[in-house]
Amino acid sequence: MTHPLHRIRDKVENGQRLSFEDGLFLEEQADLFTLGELANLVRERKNGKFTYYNVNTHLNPTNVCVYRCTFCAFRADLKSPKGYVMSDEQILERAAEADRRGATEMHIVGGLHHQLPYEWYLNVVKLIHTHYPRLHLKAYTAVEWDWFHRLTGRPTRDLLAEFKAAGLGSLPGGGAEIFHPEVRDQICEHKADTEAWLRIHREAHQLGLRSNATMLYGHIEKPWHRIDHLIRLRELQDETGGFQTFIPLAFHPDNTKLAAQYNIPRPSVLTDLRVMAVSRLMLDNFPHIKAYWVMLGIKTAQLAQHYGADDLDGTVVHEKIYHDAGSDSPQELTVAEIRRLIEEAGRIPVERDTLYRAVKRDGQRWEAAEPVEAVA
Ligand code: V47
Ligand code: SF4
Repeated sequence: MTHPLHRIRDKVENGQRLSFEDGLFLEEQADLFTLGELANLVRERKNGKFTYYNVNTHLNPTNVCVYRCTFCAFRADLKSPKGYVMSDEQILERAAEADRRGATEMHIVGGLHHQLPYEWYLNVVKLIHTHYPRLHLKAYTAVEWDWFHRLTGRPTRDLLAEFKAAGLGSLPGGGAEIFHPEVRDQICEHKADTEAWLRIHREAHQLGLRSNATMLYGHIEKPWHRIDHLIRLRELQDETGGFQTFIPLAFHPDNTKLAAQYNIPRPSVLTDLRVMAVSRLMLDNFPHIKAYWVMLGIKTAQLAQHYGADDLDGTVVHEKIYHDAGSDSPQELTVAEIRRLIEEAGRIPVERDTLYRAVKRDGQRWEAAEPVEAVA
């Protein structure tokens, strides 16, 4: 009988889809070198030797949140001294700073505030888009869209359309956590469930908005929950083709209830690389896999470029979610630093915009035209 790994290798080399059982075998039994080799084969088939990055900035307009996800160190109670809500002036100042730095994207996510109305979240997008129309606004996770539905009673499809008209550019991939209810119900019981998360991304794709997807790993989930998660994403991508990038997110335990409850350490670099490689191999219909350097740390993000990843995220600046949960990554990387660490990893850096068009710069001016494949 053929060894499972030989069978899987044949499938990968011939561009055939891996099954749930194949994925589980890779998670549980494959050696890391073979995993890296196979993931790299797919990575180079799709993206050559290129590693993409962008010039972006994060905005978390409020950290006050009605939910209590047990893995979250970012949220604050309504009356907590840690809680904040940014004013229009503060938001505009951040957008002005992003513009001055030549950012092409603003990544906007935050808490679901007990008292702020729907119009407040809409205003964040309107305000920035009116003053800085060139900044691509990648805003609000499916959990937030579901919250807006709870606030207004309106269908999420209408809300997405209203935001799109106001300047929304795409959706980030957060809020996916682990889709299987056995885990999801224990770590984020009340927020948007799996069906809602997938439906909202489907609706966004049908409206012509691209989106990303994530998976939070390294806590109480088992390898089969991760494979189940990846297959649910692969099925939706078969249907819509609207996902751009998948980002595996390693659990950061500091200051979280989940870690206190189960005494969970941060996943090892071996787990980080294994999850990255298995994600690349299972998500055969996702164009990009991101090694988010803020979450992985710079060294693992570099290594991950040989375990399936082809993207690093961007300059970031003002990140709170991971730094509140113990990340010791820097707050910001300069473009020169990002390019150097990509080159050091033996890859060729390509600046992209949010929609994966190669960016050309001339001093303060920038232009994004061709899709990255044309450059690659
Ligand atoms: O949804 C929260 C996760 C997500 C912790 O779309 C945690 O390009 C680990 O989705 N340990 C938000 N993870 C971040 C996110 C993201 C990041 C970068 C790029 C993109 C993109 C999306 O962070 C949350 C949750 O899954 N998270 N707390 C924690 N302690
Ligand atoms: Fe709120 Fe998001 Fe934190 Fe959950 S992960 S508690 S929804 S801010």
